[in-house]
Amino acid sequence: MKKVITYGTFDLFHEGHYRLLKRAKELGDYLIVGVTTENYDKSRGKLNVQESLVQRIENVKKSGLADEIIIEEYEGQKIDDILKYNIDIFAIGSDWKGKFDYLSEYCKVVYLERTKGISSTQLRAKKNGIIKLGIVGYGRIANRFVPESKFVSGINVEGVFGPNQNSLEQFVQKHELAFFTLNYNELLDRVDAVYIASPHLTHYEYIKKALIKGKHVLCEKPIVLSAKQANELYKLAEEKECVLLEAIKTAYSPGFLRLLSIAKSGLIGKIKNIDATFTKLVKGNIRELDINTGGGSMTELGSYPLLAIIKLLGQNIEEIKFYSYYDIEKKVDLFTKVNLKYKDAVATAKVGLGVKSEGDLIISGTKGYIYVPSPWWKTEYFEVRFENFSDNKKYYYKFDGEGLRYELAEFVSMINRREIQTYKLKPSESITIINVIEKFIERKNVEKI
Ligand code: C2G
Repeated sequence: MKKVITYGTFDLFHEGHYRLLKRAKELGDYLIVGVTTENYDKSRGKLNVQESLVQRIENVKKSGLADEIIIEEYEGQKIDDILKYNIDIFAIGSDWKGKFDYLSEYCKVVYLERTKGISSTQLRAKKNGIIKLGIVGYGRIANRFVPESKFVSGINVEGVFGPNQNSLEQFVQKHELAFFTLNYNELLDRVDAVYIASPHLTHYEYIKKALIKGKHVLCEKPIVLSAKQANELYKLAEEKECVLLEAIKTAYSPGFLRLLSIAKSGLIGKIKNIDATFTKLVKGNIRELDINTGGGSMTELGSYPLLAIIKLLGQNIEEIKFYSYYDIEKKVDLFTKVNLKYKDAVATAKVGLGVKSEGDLIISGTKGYIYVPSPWWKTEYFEVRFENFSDNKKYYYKFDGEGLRYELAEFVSMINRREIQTYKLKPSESITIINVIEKFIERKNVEKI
């Protein structure tokens, strides 16, 4: 008897799951299905699982394809199961290609083609069906986004839109998507929501068109480069009862959220100063260094340090002063230092595409300070430090993968909760960040160094 085993979360059981189980079963005579526990999903960084373990087991049972169902609770269990149950074939979807090759020491490993696109007919009837997502753009960030989306339950990336057919074809093939299109309206008609990862200056039109059609929007930062446009778009989102969320990943990550709570809890006293730095050296003829596509250190990187400052000190900035080192030919800032003055505190944000510095975050208070080492924007670890260092405390939180899963998980849960705003990044906070960036673009209070 040929025994086959496969594993999965099987949340919101859909056609993709069914087809996977069917083909796995056809590989042998007896199919064992491992269903992940909540804890195991948590430890492997899977977010937003909506159904309980009992319900998910029930989903698999109802398919009528499993001869036996087991639960998967720990890393490394697959090896134990294969040995324990005398397994001949381990089968899993092709989105895991290569990841389970290590099991070939114990049995045959088969990657079955993932089902592209999710037919929604039977899913729509459920309370929270799978949200169909379309991607705008096929650059580096879009390429990182698709694998991250597999760690968020309840959403499926269906297709991609962009201006270049070759790039679209490659993207669809690489990420096993259902379709690509050169027509934005077609993308919008085929999905419930979009993730916009195209160059900055194209965001406004794409967001507006999507919202007008009643589609939810997750848009890369900076969402737009003008506070007026941002205002208009957030208002439109409200009118259309759609989510419009700016994808500043840090804002949604568990470590950063905890950092904010601790900083504001009074543990370090009153916050008087913040220093936040983010530099990333880049070279060549790339978008980041092209003024015509909205490039430069402030537009590319400013959102991160400004997020930390605005979250901690608020939106009532009294004075702003920029110091910038420019590439004379390209006219972009290779480094900018921003001094922000509040009524009773000050802050500095430093960003650089052509100057390197330590990417840390320091929050100084009247009783102590918080030190977040680089890369603080992927907040995993920080220390609360005092004069008497025996009082110091260290905090550690997991930051999984590229961290894009956190913004996506928030986006999905907002859509499902039917709430168009989140405290993690309010529209007014997003607008305040853009306001600062816009002042820089307009060269208000900018001194060259
Ligand atoms: N699947 C598929 N087509 C889809 C969606 C999922 O073929 N459109 C497959 C997956 O590749 C996987 C199975 O269905 O083989 C279950 O998917 P999930 O419930 O998303 O579970 P997953 O996170 O892939 O768990 O130990 C757990 C396993 O490593 C995989």
